[in-house]
Amino acid sequence: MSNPAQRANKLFVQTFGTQADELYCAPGRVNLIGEHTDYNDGFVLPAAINFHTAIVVKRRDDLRFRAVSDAFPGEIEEWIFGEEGTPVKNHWSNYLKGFTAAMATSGLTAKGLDLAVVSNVPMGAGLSSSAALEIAFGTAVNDCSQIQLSPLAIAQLAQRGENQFVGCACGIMDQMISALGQQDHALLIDCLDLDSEAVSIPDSLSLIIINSNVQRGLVDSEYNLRREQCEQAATHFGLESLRDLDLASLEAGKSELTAACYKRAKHVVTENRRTQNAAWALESGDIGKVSLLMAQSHASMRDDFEITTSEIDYLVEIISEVIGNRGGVRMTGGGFGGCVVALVDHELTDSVVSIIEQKYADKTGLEADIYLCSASDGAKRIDN
Ligand code: GAF
Repeated sequence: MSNPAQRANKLFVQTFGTQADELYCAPGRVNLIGEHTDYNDGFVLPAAINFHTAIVVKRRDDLRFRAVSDAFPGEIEEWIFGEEGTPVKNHWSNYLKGFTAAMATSGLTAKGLDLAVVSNVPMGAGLSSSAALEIAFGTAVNDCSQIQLSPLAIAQLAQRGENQFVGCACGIMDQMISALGQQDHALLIDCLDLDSEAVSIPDSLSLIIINSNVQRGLVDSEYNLRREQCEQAATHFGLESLRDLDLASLEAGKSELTAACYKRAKHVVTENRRTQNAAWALESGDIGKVSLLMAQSHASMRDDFEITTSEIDYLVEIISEVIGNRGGVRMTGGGFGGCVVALVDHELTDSVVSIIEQKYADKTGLEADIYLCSASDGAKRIDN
């Protein structure tokens, strides 16, 4: 009974005393490159991963939602569509209520649902467990009420819910990749016009995610601060966003910016270039180039965006020594802890695992979790 769908069905019966009708799943994500570029209208290159949130539902004839999650046993959350109230700080149901609130403010309506949630996306690890929850729920609501929103529109509503109800100023990357991911592919997303292009991940590469298990502190406040600093830099140059800034103009205006704003802008401007180049390199199988670009991305997050930690830097350092230019490695996600992603030649997988086992705990006192992943499809209804 370890699969989330089976567990969600069981939880539903235990909670509501009847069988659920439908099952929906949405994946977590790993970002290969393009960090903190989404809310700057830039480029990102994430992949959906084979860790999922499953939601089983039964339609109701009224506007009431009743939700239960196996991560928070014994609590049944209830609300009426359009009457979500105010969020309770850090409560899991905020992500669901944020979605229905965003629908209501967009002039949409949906019928109520009874639902049970089970996920195997590691929570608080920077692999977007919250986007997987929002998108699984949004897909269920859309399908059960036959609203016919596109996956992109579901992602936009989920982001709006997170921005306006949950209070996190996140970009669109996590919701988009959870809704639109493609098996064996990453997506190059242009966050300005929300166009996306599938980029195949070569068969020769393993996708390894290493959870540093560093407790992520101050994530929300530091995230929002980075976003403000980027916006200040864009405003200084009279731009809507850093998307339109080039490195020469940034260097020319350096002395007029605070040191922090200059460094944040430098990361974003250079990361946008790296992300587009990495997509082309991956598509053409140029792993040496991917390796270099991921290394540069990590250094930029460490030195300019200042969102890595010493434990994460150490993981990247020891993995880099093992893989050389036969793969890439960098921190992934919002930062201040969380995970490292490595994209490496299959033959090197065992060496990566063993170097982590040999060195990481000794150096940091923490045990890393290692997930051998594959790129998977985005959210969908599954026969229940
Ligand atoms: C978090 C956010 F939710 C994303 O929108 C993105 O900004 C990411 O951090 C950093 O690239 O996952």
